[in-house]
Amino acid sequence: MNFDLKKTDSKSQARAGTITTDHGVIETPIFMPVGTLGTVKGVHQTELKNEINPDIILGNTYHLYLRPKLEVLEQAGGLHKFMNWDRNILTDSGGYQVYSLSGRRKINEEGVKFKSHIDGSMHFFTPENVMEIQRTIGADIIMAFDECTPYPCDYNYAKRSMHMTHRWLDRCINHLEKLPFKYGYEQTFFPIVQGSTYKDLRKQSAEYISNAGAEANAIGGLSVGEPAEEMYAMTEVVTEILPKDKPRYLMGVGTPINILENIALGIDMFDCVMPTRNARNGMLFTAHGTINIKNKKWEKDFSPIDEMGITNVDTYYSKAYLRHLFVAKEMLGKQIASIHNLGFYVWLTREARKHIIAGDFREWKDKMVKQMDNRL
Ligand code: PRF
Repeated sequence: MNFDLKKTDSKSQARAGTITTDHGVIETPIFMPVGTLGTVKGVHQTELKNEINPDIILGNTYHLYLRPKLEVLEQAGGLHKFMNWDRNILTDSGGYQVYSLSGRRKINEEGVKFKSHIDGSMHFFTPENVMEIQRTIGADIIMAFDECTPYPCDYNYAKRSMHMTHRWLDRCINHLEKLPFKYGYEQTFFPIVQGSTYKDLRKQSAEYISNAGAEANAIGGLSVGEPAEEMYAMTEVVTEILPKDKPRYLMGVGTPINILENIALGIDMFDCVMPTRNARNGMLFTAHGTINIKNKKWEKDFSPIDEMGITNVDTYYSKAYLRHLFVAKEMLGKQIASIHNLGFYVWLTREARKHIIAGDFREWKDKMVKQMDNRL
């Protein structure tokens, strides 16, 4: 992987860069649509590529390991071939997904024992086998196995957990050295900063992670229920320490406003289920605020879904028609809303990049944050 930092904003920490991997170029800041099971929910590959047009999408180790299982992915020649996606893929390590299982998992120094949400079968993830699994899935970017602490989190637990995540990181790195790439292209490994909402722990973790000397770094444990101001404070502490010449990925964040504020603090990469999950509930994000398309208010509004939207559905269908689909529980409604929201998120980070390069990012960001806070 190569990272070329093209421009740093003079009035914020925002950066514009280019990541190059064997599956192509990723222009940062970037939003990565989530495709947990090898599908961005409700969106055809053609729409994903031609309309939303992201440089990279996400998959999840936990889900893909359980279904379709590794034998299938291996025989397919990896996830890219299995789903017929020739651009970049990143896989999360399962650290977060397993943590979300709360009652169904047990964490100890060796790893995490968990119960499958599908058939109740028992499984064990360790830093070592998660690296092996991610080699077999074959994403371009693979993540360290970490523990994402909940919010709020007792200081002593957060501290112990952070140190364990650091020891797990060393185990991931040691094991990866023994595992060759499987499919003829490189995989880049990202370690993850933890430390809950404690500044001293975040600093300690950012230092530890920086010293690991990986090609890029990630920040986990945020957007787990803490107030946005606390999230920003943690991002700020961490980005001050992480090396400037390497990409920084803030995991699982967030609302369009969270994304712009974190870009201003020096984050380059984002992913979140929000655009697709909220779309399935009828919530649309736009540059002028959010829309609940199920509201009676839209019943006879025959204007386009989003005049400024980048995807075909934005101007092809009206708000009234989309509302009708939701009220009638037609599956096309969820599909259209998902395409719209993903198009909006990808547009937003692309615009941010343009403004960083043009030199007026701060002014643009402040204006957008105000606008997007409306409920239409
Ligand atoms: N760790 C991992 N994946 C994640 C997170 C984390 O802390 C988060 C936290 N928002 C989202 N996805 N491995």
